[in-house]
Amino acid sequence: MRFTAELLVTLRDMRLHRIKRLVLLLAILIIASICATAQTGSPQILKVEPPSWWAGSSVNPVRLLIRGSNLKGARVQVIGGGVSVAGAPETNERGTYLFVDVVIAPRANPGPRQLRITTADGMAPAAFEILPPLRRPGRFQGLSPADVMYLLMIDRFSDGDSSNNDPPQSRGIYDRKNKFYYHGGDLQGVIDRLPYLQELGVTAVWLTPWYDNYDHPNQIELKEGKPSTGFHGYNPQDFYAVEEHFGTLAKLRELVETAHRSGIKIIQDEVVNHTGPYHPWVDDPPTPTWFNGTKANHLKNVFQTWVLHDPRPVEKLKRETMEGWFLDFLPDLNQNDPEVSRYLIQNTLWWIGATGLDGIRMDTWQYVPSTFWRDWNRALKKEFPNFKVVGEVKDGDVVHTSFFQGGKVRFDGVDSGLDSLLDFPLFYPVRHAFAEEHNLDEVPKTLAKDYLYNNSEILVTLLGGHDDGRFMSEREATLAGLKLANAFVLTTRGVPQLYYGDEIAMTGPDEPTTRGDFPGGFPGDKRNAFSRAGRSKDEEDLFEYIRRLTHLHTELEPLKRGALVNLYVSDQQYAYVRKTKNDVVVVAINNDTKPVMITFEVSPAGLANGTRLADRLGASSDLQVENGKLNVALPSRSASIFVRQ
Ligand SMILES: [Ca+2]
Ligand SMILES: [Ca+2]
Ligand SMILES: [Ca+2]
Repeated sequence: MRFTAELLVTLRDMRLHRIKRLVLLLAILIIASICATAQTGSPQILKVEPPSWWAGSSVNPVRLLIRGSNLKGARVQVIGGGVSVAGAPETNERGTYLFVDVVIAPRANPGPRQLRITTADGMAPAAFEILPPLRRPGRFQGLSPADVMYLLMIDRFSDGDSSNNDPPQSRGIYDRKNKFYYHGGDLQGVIDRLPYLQELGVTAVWLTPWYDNYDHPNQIELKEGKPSTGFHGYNPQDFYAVEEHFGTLAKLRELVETAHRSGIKIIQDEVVNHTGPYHPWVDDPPTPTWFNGTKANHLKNVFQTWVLHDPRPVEKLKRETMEGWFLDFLPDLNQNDPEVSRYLIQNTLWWIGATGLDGIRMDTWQYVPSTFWRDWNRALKKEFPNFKVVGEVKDGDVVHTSFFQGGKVRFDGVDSGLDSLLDFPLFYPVRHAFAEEHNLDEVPKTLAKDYLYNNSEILVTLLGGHDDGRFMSEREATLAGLKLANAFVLTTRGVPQLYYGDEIAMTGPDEPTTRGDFPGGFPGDKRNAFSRAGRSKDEEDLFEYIRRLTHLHTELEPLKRGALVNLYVSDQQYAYVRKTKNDVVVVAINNDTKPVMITFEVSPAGLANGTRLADRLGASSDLQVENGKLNVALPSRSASIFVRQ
């Protein structure tokens, strides 16, 4: 309309004959009215979610969310066999979304289908695809304490394809000198480094989110006063697309396939609590209750997380914590809206089914209603029984974190179904003891609270992650301390998780310096720390130490599945046994800066007198059980892993 008005003004200013002016005016008005009819009349399609599904799924019908315009009163027809529409589609008030149930026949042939969306004013086609039936062997494997997981940030690990560094659709947010912009790392880079991860002894890779994030500088989230980007992946603008800086869905499938062939599982990082600030839903939600609040009028998350496990909470605080917008700008999805719940459940199943991945690390778990989690987990396990989910509940209190683990109905009457949690209550004492020279006994004192968990064996133990400063940037951190922390994490109960670059002692005191580029992963890097030749002597020494630990973890059954029993605890010494029916491993750690001799009874380990033990880490000499005891001489800041000789 503005264009037409401007044309009329131009016309008035032109020195034309009155009749000519009148004819021209008439022509412009006719064209404008045709354009207006086209704009308000025939249906237009922008997006179909999910874009594909597989036959034989436990979800059938699949509910499609179609975004576009002029969709009021639309009928939907599927061209091609094996797929039909069930019931009448529903539209939102503005006619910008269509909810359609499609039924997929059990033997529907894989391949493309066409959706025909028809109203009284016209027809628009849209693509949909039937995927091949799921191949299950070696896929959807889940996680277990037998794994060694490695967390990496896709953008900062390895750039395997420079052609996607500054893509046309999002030109100008790639800048390796700007710590808040994209640096070029991608899925091809991860594929290229699988041999490195294998060498390190990794069996599962957790990648930060690969959802498509905003294509331009983010003017809402300012960092150090300047626009930032979604290089970290946590601000999705599209839940069904791979970020173009990282690759494509085909590349993601290739990564999963190649990783599986290398004996490595793939763990997806998912977000369902919120969207990015630029998701198209924010200005035009599919239902009136799609979000908790609107851009103009919403609560702000006050992070009073303690009220979430309070049987008698202040309701206002609880609402602000559950429904408040994260950092005041991340739109909070309302999972109590059945359409939102269904969308998110299908989205999770789609990523797994469409790629073959093995597990999920779920972001911001505690800010989402447990009733939704119950339904989400049920749907997930129905389709993928071996699958495992790790929830992020960032809190140092076992009372708090354990409340969120599933397998047990809590006072709210709900079993969330959550398998595992990131073990932050153990992370902090591990850091304090090994990086800040606090007492080591803080570690077993925390493990003593394990009875509060429904299952502590599956918790994910860690000494670093992408939201915290790196271990080596703690004030008192040393390489010796970092080795001990790794020795502990890789021998205690749980699923050990490493953080990329910690194996070569990378530094970075805060977020985002903790998300630095892995040296050698990027074109023009001065050295390549992925190779032995590119590592300094200290780095190589640390890498080898961790490699030895991961391989012992894989080799020694007790370190994977053995019961954990404490044998000796003092301020700076800690010894424990990991015990299976047929085997034992005794671990002894001295966190003190001087050597020490410790003596402890080994009856809990079931070791008979005369049993000879050898230290697989080579720190201590061979031992023999005498009078039901072990006398262990531990060098300063050392760890020993004793096995039967
Ligand atoms: Ca790249
Ligand atoms: Ca993008
Ligand atoms: Ca929420």
